[in-house]
Amino acid sequence: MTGAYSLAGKKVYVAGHTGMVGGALLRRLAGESCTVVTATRAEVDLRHQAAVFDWMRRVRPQCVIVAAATVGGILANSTRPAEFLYDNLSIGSNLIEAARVAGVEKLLYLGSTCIYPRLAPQPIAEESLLTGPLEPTNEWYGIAKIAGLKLCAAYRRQYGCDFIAAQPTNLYGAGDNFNLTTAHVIPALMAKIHAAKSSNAPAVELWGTGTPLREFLHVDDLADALVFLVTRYSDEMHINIGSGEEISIGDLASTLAEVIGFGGALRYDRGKPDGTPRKLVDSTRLRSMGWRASTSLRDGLARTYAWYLRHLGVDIRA
Ligand code: GFB
Repeated sequence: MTGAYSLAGKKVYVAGHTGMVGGALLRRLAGESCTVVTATRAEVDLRHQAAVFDWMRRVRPQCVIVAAATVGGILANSTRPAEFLYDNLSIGSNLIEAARVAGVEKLLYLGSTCIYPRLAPQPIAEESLLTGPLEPTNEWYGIAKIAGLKLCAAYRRQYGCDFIAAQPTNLYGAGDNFNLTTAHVIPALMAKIHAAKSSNAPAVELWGTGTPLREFLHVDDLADALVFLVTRYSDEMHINIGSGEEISIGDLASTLAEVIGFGGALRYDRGKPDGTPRKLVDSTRLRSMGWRASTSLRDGLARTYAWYLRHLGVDIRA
């Protein structure tokens, strides 16, 4: 179901504005005639219910976008299960209930493709949710995200709240996390390949077998899709956001080596996990509404590398 919602003159709270998605949302929302409000973790720790309720009651945003989450790549997900589950359950439930109490008109919650079964039929339709077991390396994060999107659906049913949920595919872009122990694959390989090139190292080590397939979406395309959904979508069904561009991890590494200008070898550490074999979302619903991604993977990687070079050595989250 579509539902027109105008951002004009509205106060929009972007939760998680220091993250990659939140940063892209601030850039995208600068082009809308709304006022964006944010809060640092020191002002409001989103895991603390009283702090969230108090802030929401005082600031009274009309629209809330939940881009805040404890996130990380395959290693962080599999080694810090308690944080990924507890933090994300708390962030989602605190913000959603506080938004209801404060009378928020529109809320958008961000899920993740790890909500879907490990062996879901590809491309993964929204209806695949809860039809099979999750991928073990990220089931903790997946369960918290499923709870968040079910909260949106439940609040719509019981209270009539206009809360919606979006499922982005794997993301990358400016503002990503390049810390090798917590990063997703694109920033991790970018940092490793850049370091290898700079030190004339003969090879770069990748995790797993290089055979898993992933779909990647540039974060600026995601931010555009989120604004599109906030202003046009109103339904209980969560909605996939993908680029449709799928690549193996091995081919991704080769493309990155070309973009960065690294001529050395790519080696595989098979002791590290592969994760889900394939993760391509079916974005038919969103496309049929008239939205599609505009950044090709190669262009997006080149732009992200240019950003990385500009920020190298600088703590962008400070
Ligand atoms: O991006 P990534 O960490 O997470 O890993 P997932 C994707 C693939 O890249 C896996 C391989 O097959 C990794 O083994 N890979 C190769 C590497 N080299 C590296 C490396 O140096 N670093 C990393 N990180 N990977 C995530 C979930 O799953 O998907 C999150 O863990 C989130 O919760 C995200 O949902 C969207 O794509 O496997």
